[in-house]
Amino acid sequence: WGILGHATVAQIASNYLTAQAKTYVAGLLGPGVTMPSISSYADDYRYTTAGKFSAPYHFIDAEDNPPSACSVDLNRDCGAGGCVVSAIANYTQRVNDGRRTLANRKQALEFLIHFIGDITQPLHDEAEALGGNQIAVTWQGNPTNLHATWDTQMVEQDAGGGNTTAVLMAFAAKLEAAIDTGAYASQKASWVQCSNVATASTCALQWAQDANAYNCQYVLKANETGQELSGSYYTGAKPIIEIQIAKAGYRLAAWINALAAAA
Ligand code: DCM
Ligand code: DCM
Ligand code: DCM
Ligand code: ZN
Ligand code: ZN
Repeated sequence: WGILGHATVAQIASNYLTAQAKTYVAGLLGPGVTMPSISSYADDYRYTTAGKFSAPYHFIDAEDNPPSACSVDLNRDCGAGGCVVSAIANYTQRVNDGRRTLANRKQALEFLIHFIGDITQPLHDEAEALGGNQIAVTWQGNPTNLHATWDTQMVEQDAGGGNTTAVLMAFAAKLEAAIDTGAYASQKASWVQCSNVATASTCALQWAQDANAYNCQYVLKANETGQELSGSYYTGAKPIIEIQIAKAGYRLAAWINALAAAA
């Protein structure tokens, strides 16, 4: 996801934290640092020399065969340099490792806040055309690629245009209402069924498989190359974007609640 997507995930999560988890987050991030404000640090960091190692942690290149067959296999798809599944497992362990420095544990929490967002973006769980980066499309007449429309353009369009704080707060509030009493109320429990921080790799793999399935159902179903996506493609994508961002936020809260309880 882009900046707005990650900030929305973090904002939703911050509203489902236990009191214990709020204290835990404040203790690691530092006073006055909100989860949305640091939710995209990992994207800046991966382009730095020091942070280059973390570039593969944002995705898993599932070598499946969409749209006819979708699957994620950890042995097949998580490269030697790591992937989003192994990164979530690694930083889940590190964030509560008392032998590490506070700065190191803080970075682990920042990474989790970001990667538990990225793993719900279907194209972050897909190798095809570099996760859709090599599929040239247009958005409102402007050349872009399929991956970027899922990360950014369609999210901003859905939220109401742009990525201001007001847009972010309204988008998060709308998805929270759906979680609390709306379309997601009856299924949200299934989103957090895997919430044992001691089995992080198993849970993260399930999350990757859940998102990857959308590539066969919708994301890569037609040949999108050269298509204008702001019309009917966007209409079909919108409910997927909304459920995946809501899911990430709700899951992130459950994960941090569990981490705080285990710390
Ligand atoms: N760090 C990061 N991104 C940055 C700067 C630092 O991920 N832009 C990481 C590297 C360190 C940790 O944060 O592990 C703590 O950084 P600091 O020493 O600046 O508190
Ligand atoms: N930081 C981090 N991980 C990142 C980015 C930054 O741990 N991905 C840390 C480094 C500093 C603090 O956050 O300790 C503030 O960073 P900045 O001043 O770059 O916002
Ligand atoms: N990305 C991905 N899968 C890949 C390569 C990249 O999901 N195999 C993601 C990471 C960024 C976006 O695509 O969200 C653009 O990546 P980059 O800036 O590395 O081109
Ligand atoms: Zn992306
Ligand atoms: Zn990312």
